[in-house]
Amino acid sequence: MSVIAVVGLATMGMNLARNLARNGFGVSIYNRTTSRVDDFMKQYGAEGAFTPAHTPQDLVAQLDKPRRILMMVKAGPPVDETIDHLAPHLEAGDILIDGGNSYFLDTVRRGKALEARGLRFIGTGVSGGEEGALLGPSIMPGGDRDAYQQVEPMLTMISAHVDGDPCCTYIGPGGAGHYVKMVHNGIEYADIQLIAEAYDLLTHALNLGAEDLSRIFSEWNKGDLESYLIQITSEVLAKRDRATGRPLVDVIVDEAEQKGTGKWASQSALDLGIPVTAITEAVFARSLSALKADRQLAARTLIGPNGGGKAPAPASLVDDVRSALYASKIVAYAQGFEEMQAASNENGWDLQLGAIARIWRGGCIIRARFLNRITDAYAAEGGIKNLLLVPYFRDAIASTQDAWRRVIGVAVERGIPVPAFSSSLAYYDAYRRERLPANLVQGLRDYFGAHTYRRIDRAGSFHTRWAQDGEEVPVR
Ligand code: NBP
Repeated sequence: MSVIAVVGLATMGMNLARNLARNGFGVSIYNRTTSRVDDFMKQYGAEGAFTPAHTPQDLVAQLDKPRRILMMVKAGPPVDETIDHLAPHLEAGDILIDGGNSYFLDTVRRGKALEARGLRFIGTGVSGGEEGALLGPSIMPGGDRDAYQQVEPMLTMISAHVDGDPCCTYIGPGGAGHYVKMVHNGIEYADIQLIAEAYDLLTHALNLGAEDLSRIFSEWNKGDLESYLIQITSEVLAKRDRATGRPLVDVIVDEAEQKGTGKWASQSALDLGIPVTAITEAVFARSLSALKADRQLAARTLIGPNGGGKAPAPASLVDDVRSALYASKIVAYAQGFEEMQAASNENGWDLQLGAIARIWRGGCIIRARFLNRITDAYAAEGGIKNLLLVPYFRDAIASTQDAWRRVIGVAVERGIPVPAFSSSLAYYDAYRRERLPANLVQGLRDYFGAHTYRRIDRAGSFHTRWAQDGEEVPVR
């Protein structure tokens, strides 16, 4: 008998099944295309206590009760189809876990539908890619809390560990786990975009090649920027293409793809009214990159700066870009945490943001030395309004902002697009302003649509008959 089943044996399921077995758990395995089950057994069967299943009936017969089934299938309709395939064979109290990148509202819907059938549902984010799944991912489980207790020992054991702490904790009810994974991925989009802008700027402003840049990123990985993404950037830039002898990155087509989590994070932020500019710019940057044919035409048609930025950029630009990257990264994370707080308030999830920062320190794609700072900030003080206001981050930006501004100046002067750097700085400058030009926005809205405005010196709402007699009238 097995204590858990893994259904879906592509990259993630296969490696999570191996991780579970390596930690001593008996694992049943099943996949829609059953040849994958046989292939798995041939390749990895000797690694642990695996039991292959070729039908859902076989699968449920092999499992201890309550049955625990971890589904690792493609997000979207395949999850519903897998549930429909398995659920008729399950009994009240059995537990289905969706470990894919499902949209959080789908998770809410599935949880309710399964509850009505007496089944328990956990929607969990799993981050770390192939290597994380095998050696220890960051795990963000949400949904039925009692059901989580039944799988907690397994999930915590297979997760990454940092300073002895597992990178797995119960996130909250309903779709909370998948929501937090979605924001994690959104931050990952922003992080990657910022790295890409740093690469682009240094390439074009200083005429550096991929291997020079690899060394720079490797150096940056020894300081505050130390992170998995900076480390792998250095490795990607160092790689030579066997076929051409050129840096591999130079022969990769410049069209970024996306699977949807960054877009969902942006859409949810728009619904909540939370400005996550870095994530959203990163999503748009991928969309713009995908317009390759349009860009090829525009490259021959549109004109860049006239003579601007012809003087060689100072070598100190490298250090300035590092500072700009760090400052922009702080903004991106602050925005992501704001989004999670707003979603928590909206949905009554009671998200523990400090615990979320803690489980992101290891295993996941955005793991970074920097996450320790966020964990420490939440441990030191509750009720953080915005990470930018925390003394460590406030001071970090104060000391890097001049470099940040210089970098954006260099980019603008040379016509090098840095949407995530510049929107992060614009957010910072807007957030720290007590008075923004929204007064004029309100005036205009009232002029053309009688939308009313409030005054700084009196309570109530007002409308001015701008184009008639010019009189101001109280509205309510
Ligand atoms: P994929 O997302 O590539 O999905 C492949 C799996 O889904 C196969 O087992 C396939 O079965 C199954 N499947 C499909 Br496609 N349609 C199905 C259907 N209608 N009914 C039943 N099964 C179906 O796998 P993955 O890359 O391992 O990712 C799994 C999940 O984890 C996804 O939600 C993904 O977004 C998420 N995730 C992936 C990563 C990563 O680095 N890859 C990281 C974190 C999270 P088949 O063999 O019969 O076609």
